[in-house]
Order: sequence, then structure tokens, then C-alpha cells
Amino acid sequence: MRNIVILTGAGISAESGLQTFRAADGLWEGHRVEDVATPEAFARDPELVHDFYDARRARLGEVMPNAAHVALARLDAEWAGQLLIVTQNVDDLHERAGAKRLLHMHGELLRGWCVACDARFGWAGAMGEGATCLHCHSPGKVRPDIVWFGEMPYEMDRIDAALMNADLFVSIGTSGAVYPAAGFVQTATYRGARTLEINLEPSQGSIFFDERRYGPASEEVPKWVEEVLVAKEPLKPPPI
Ligand code: BV8
Repeated sequence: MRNIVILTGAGISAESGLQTFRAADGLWEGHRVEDVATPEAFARDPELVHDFYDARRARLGEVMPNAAHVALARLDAEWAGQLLIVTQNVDDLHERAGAKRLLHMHGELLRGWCVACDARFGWAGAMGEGATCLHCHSPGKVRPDIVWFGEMPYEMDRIDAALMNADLFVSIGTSGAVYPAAGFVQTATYRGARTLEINLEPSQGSIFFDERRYGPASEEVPKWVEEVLVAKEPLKPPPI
């Protein structure tokens, strides 16, 4: 086993104190998806959408990565084979834990996107309707650099290439409710990869996984990473 693809969802950040989406106290409880996470919603009521994301961006400053984020960063640092962490999360906890081989398929809270000049840039703090583009300085054209429902996720080519080449696909802390992410397990299986689900409870796609482990990510992920790193035979570095 050399090439690993890991998909993470809101469940991996739950123990850091970030709300998940579908839990009783989840993000979608307070807000209807179509009111805050669609381009139509942003056109209709940008203030409501900015308030939703400004609040989540502010919350980031109050939380820390947990043992699951730290364990994946360790695997990233020590795994000689190919590894890609594909997160659906818009928080920055994977980065803060030290993960490098990481991509945000649904964007990032700490980034802005100017719909006037198409520039994308780091953004800390409230954004709000009046935000001015850091590149073209147009006011009121900056939106969160986040993939909303109906929009194409980021870096799908890179994700597909990694799935095509994977020996192992692992899904952590996701309900498997949102596509195309929820379909990755079938793509990986179709390409001959072994598949493992680590979650608090069975996800909507749990039947598609070869192996399932249920429990809090902060306990199950460090255990799994230890197994993988201990099991690894002294891999020779890939031929130049
Ligand atoms: C698109 C950013 C065209 C915003 C997000 C096929 C069939 C049906 C519908 C569709 C389909 N294809 C497309 C659609 C439409 C739609 C979709 O899937 N709708 C669903 C609702 C049916 N998809 C789209 O619109 C996507 N775009 O399709 O474009 C296209 C077509 C083909 C190829 C390419 C493109 C865009 C979707 C992205 C939307 N943006 N996020 C924001 O964050 O505000 S999605 C957002 O919701 C998250 O990023 C994530 O993806 C999803 C939430 O899911 P989870 O992260 O899994 O969170 P959830 O709360 O649901 O579950 C948490 C899990 O963790 C639970 O299972 C729980 O048990 C577990 N857990 C909790 N605590 C712990 C834990 N596990 C371990 N330890 C714990 N402590």
C-alpha cells in the first residue's frame, strides 16, 4: 500500500468545537442551506450570507486543531508514498496542525474572491457587503471563496487523479450526504482501492466501505495512523 487519499468532513472538527452541518445543533439547524450557501442566496440577501460566514470566520479564532488533525499531519510528514488529504471543511484546522498535502475542495473561510476582477486572496475578520477587493479595490464585490451548492468544487482534476492512483481511500467525519464528495468511495473502489470509513456513526455511504470504524475521530484517527506507520515496511524512496 503506497498511495493514500483521505476525505474529511465536519466531523473531524467537531471535537475542536466547530458545529457540524446535520447534527441537531448543526449549522443547517439555524439556517436553510438555500438561504446561506447558494449563489442565489448571495444575490438575494448578501448581508445574511456575510453574517453567516463572518460568524464562522470569527469562531475559527476560538478553536484549535484536535488529535485527529494532528495525527493526519503526522502521517503526512512521515508517509513516503503518495498522500492527499481532501477536505470538505472550510476551516483551517488541518493547516494549523501542520498538514501540507491538503486541498480544500469546498473553499476556505480565510479567503475572499472578487467577482469583479476574479482575484482571490487571504481574508481575516469580517467581510461584510462593503468589503473592498485587495486587488482592483472595487467595493462590494468580494464574496467568501467558498463553493456553494450548485457550484463546481475546486481541484476536481487533482482529486480524480489521486483517486485513480489510490491503493487506500479513507473517509473521516463525513455523513456522505453531499456530492461529488459522497461518490469518491465508489470511484476508489472501482479503481481497486481498499476503503475505510472512520466516523461517529454509519454514514449514508457506509455500505460501500470495505472496513468501518465507529467512534470519535480524536480517538480513532490517531490509532489508525499509528497502525499504518508501524505497519509500513521500510519503503524505499520512489526512483527519481
Ligand atoms: C455540484 C461549503 C456540479 C459551504 C459545502 C448527485 C445527487 C444528488 C445531489 C447532487 C448530486 N450532484 C450534485 C448535487 C447537488 C449538491 C448536493 O450534493 N446536494 C445534496 C444536499 C443532496 N452538490 C452540489 O451542489 C456540489 N456542486 O454538484 O456542482 C458538479 C457536478 C459534477 C461534478 C462536479 C460538480 C457542491 C456541494 C458543495 C457545497 N458546499 N460546503 C459551507 O461550508 O458553508 S457542502 C458542506 O456540506 C460541507 O463542505 C460538506 O460537504 C457538507 C456537510 O457534510 P459533512 O462535512 O459530512 O457534515 P455533516 O454534518 O453532514 O456530517 C458530519 C458527520 O460527522 C456525521 O456523519 C457525524 O456522525 C460525524 N461526526 C460528528 N462528530 C464526530 C463525527 N465523526 C467522528 N468524530 C466526531 N467527533
